[in-house]
Amino acid sequence: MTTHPTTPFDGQKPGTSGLRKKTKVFMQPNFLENFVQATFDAIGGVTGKTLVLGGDGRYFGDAASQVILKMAAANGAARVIVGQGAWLSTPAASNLIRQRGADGGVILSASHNPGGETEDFGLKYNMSNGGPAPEAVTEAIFARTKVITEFHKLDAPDVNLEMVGESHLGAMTVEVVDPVCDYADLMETIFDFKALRGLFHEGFTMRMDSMCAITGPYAVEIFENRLGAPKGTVVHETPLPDFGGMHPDPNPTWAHELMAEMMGDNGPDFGAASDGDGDRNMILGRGIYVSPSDSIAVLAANAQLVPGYAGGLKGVARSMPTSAAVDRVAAALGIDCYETPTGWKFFGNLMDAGRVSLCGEESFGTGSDHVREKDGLWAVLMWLNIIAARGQSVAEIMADHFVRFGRNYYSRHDYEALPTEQANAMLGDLRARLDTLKGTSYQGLTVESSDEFSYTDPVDGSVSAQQGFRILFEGGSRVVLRLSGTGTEGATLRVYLERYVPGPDGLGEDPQTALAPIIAATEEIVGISARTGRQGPDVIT
Ligand code: G16
Repeated sequence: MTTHPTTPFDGQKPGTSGLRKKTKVFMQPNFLENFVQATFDAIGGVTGKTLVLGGDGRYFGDAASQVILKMAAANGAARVIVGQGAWLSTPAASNLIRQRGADGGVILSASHNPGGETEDFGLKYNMSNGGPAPEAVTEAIFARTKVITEFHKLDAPDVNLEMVGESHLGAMTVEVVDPVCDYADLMETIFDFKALRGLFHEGFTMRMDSMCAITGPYAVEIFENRLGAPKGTVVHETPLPDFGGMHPDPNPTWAHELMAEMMGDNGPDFGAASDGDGDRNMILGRGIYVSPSDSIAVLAANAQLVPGYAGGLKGVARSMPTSAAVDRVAAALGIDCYETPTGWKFFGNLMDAGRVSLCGEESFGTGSDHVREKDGLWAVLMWLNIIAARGQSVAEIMADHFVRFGRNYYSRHDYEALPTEQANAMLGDLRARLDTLKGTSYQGLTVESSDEFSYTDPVDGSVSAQQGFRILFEGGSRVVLRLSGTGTEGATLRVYLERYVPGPDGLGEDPQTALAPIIAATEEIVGISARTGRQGPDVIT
């Protein structure tokens, strides 16, 4: 018996990046099975196909992998390539799909959300290009979850995923592979490993915080084993099912141990952190934090110093809420800069069409067309390669960048776990008033325009509407508001604040001070504190 009757679950709608729920929701009988079968059905079945499977090692990932393998076998898949221990970082999974010519892959992660039995779990499907399924596919999956009546699952013992090698599940081959080696090899083809070894040999110091999540084994192999950084350069390097209680989101709030070390008197030259599944990154120098929006701009401006991009960039892209810092670099380089909705899936078409090489998001995501996911360790290596080539510190590189391009002061304020109805009502009211804001003034700032962002994909013409509210002030400052699509509890309001200062004066302010008038104007327009009763944001990045 491989066919099992089932009934639909409510709420299996994929968000910004796959389906994310409380782990216990995923553990309910048939919940995972329904979503996996709906995914297989929506992509036209998996008969004869090769899939990649792995995740960030969080609680339930190993059990879920066994279910997915048995379902793939019962649905007729030919081969599933699995990371040893069911481990694969998201960029490594993307690489494996591309390198092995697989038809797609299933990634088990809730990314930067905490893990454990009482925390979060997630699943997303990636296409044969190695990138997250586009909206047309995630909508087809959701439609299928609403009418599902049965799923297929082989009744067989669990597969041993702890040993590299091949075994069989029914007629399907299960190939367990080293999760790290192919990815580390790919990095060697992009970066100047000789120069990086020289950097560490000369005593350059670095702290890499893997936050008890999946990048630990990758970072140890790359930085300590291949590049010769001293043992102990990578901390929190062992992936744990609950991330050791850490919230594996690489931002100043959650990576506070690293922040304290980098801002201390004897901090290392360079610091970085990554998230649960290894696609995000935070970059720090001694005494300096690099905002993700600035990071992508610096990487674009200096990419030609890195062997993999020595021939120049095809173009760049950023999500709409990300600051326009990279736009200025693109203009100086004479290349295109695309503005997409939030979600890495929107960059895939641009990369496949050869329009962009580098992409970045304010949410600590940077990456390039070497894979079709954002890539935390790639970003760290980009920075190291640029530091080695320029012979300058992070602080010096940032100062030079601001003098050359001006500074886009930027910050994101998050209000987490708001009652969903309250958040919807607040933004619903804003939507209703959006057309009346033009010409009105708040805290000395006059609204130049306001709209709700809608994106037409330049490659396939697909339209994604309602992607965030934009209020532009005269003089180039702006605020963007949208609800997160990755949370699992209530609604998270994200407020993105930006102000451009051309320099040469005024480049060294504290971002919160520089943005204070916009913060106050936003409160006057939207009334976040007044309506939610919150004194301030839960997270500031
Ligand atoms: C995901 C997406 C990113 C997005 C981020 C935040 O990242 O892949 O493109 O910027 O979520 O999305 P939201 O603002 O809707 O919460 P990750 O690292 O969680 O996969």
